[in-house]
Amino acid sequence: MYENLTVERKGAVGIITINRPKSLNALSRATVAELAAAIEELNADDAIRAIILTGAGEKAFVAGADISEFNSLRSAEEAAEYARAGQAVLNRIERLPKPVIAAINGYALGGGCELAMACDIRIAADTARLGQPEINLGIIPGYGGTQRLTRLVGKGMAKLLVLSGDPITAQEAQRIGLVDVVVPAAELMPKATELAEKLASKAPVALRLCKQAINEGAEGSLAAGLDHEAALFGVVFDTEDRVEGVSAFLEKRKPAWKGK
Ligand code: CO8
Repeated sequence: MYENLTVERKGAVGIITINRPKSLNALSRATVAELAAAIEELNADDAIRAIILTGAGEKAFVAGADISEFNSLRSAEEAAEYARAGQAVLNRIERLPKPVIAAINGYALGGGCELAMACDIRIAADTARLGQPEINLGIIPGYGGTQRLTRLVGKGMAKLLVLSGDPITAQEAQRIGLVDVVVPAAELMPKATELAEKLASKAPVALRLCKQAINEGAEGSLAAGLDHEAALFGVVFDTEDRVEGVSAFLEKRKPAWKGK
């Protein structure tokens, strides 16, 4: 099956754990390919409604792309292709119909921070450290770090992190909006699982359209985003779950979602 990660299922929650602790879960090419396959596997599984992405061990979420592979890149074109291939997997996570939560259990550096930023919600252990240290290797972020970080924390803070290469604490990451929730390390997976289960209990079509509306709206003008939201509101209005959700409220009972 997979050599660089594990996939678990707990009820409606799928958990992908990047598992290369000797390299602090660095993303080798093979790991990125397996991550893409694992995401598709869970996305295709109708029983799974939310996904958690985390790293094995207590030290690292993902300490970056695998630096040991960098010198085997033979040309600028090959390097750009390497970046594009990783970006494609992160884009897929960002646009996946199901919500993906990053449970940041330790270092999330370079490609690791970029991977976390492609997820919908970031929960970090209070022991985690995040950053974009590529500058210290004489390179720049290549898996979306200059773009998603700017959108999350603004230009000035993105430049501070990317140009200095300095990592920040989970608490500082939360303060600037890079991380959404910080919990004591021992509570990370229980908290991430609790949140994933909550999302998994929502009407799936509405959940997917909320994610889509926020993602697409964040890319363009307010007017275009509002237009799109109204169109998606029309789509969700036509679902059986809309009838069920409203009826359940009025009848003071729990809704039973059909996912359509
Ligand atoms: N790649 C490969 N191996 C790694 C990586 C990595 N990113 N990070 C750590 N390791 C390995 C170490 O080499 C070491 O291996 P070994 O035991 O065989 O010597 C092992 O993991 C443990 O690491 P350390 O001994 O260094 O542990 P420390 O506790 O002393 O330090 C740090 C932990 C601070 C996390 C340190 O390991 C570190 O600085 N790691 C590198 C972090 C980094 O620079 N990440 C960014 C990489 S570049 C990137 O992600 C770009 C993504 C986009 C690429 C686009 C295509 C070109």
